[in-house]
Amino acid sequence: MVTNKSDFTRLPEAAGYDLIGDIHGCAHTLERLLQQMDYRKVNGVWQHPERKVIFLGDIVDRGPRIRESLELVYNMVQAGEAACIMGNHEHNAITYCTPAPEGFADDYLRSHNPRHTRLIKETLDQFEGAQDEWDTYLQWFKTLPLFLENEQFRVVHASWDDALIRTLQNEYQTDKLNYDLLIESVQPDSFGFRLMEHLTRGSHIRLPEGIQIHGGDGFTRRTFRTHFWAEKPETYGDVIFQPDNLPGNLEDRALSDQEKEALLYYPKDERPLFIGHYWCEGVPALVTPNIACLDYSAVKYGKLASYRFSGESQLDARNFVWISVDRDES
Ligand SMILES: [Mn+2]
Repeated sequence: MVTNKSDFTRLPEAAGYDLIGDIHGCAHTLERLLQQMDYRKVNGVWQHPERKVIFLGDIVDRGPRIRESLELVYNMVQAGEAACIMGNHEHNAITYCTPAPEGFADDYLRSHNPRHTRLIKETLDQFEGAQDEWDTYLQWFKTLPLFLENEQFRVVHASWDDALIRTLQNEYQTDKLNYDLLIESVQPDSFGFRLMEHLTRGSHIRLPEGIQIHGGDGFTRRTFRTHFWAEKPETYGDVIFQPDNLPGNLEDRALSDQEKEALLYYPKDERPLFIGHYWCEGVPALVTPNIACLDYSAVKYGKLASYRFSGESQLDARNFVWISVDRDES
């Protein structure tokens, strides 16, 4: 007998949701943002009489107060005052810290190469001597949903891939990474790998042979990040979505048929979608009338941004709230 045990996350009931983008260890700024939105700390848990928070992932890495950030978010989620989805940095943390099963080339699911190690360095440094606490968070990360939705809106860290999401729901009866999918997620060409790439990292286009971008964050890349809301994109410039420009005249370069086919598209008449991940800069603005990105580079002295959603079918830029992050994030 086949028993399909489904495992779906429930959104906490609320009059409205305040969606908060990538925190990356900026706990003081997060407290200021919550305060500005009339949340108060009661018995150690930030809460609002009518509203709940949805965190868009990437709580960890890079910033100065990763433990405090995790404690705040974790306590809110445990108390039913917030929900949180998985970002690529939480996925990196899980795979970096989980020993590989036998037959793997590396000791851990994600190899401890310099690039992966650098990504998680601040987190592991700040949890030094607090292994039990870190293990608690790692276990929790494994339970985070990869997306959330109700009749009014949707939430995902990087890009909404409807086909992959429906496969996960229908065939795996979950909205999370189970153990098999976790193993798959580090094996290119598998469903689990594509799922995590698209949902938490977005889609990329490979740069022409010999060309690379030296990013403002110190990493060198041979691909660039693309978005999923151009209706009929023709050139690289029509789909690029990242702070670093393409070198030379590459923005004018025509997309090949293959590249066009690999791009995702989120229709303009779909319910509102909230994403993080993309290092936006400047004053928070809508990317389309039904998509808002809430990553405004808090950890790079940008802004920690929220969108206060109350069920509207067309988003309104006046519902953005943000705190500018200063040097010591105080
Ligand atoms: Mn991210």
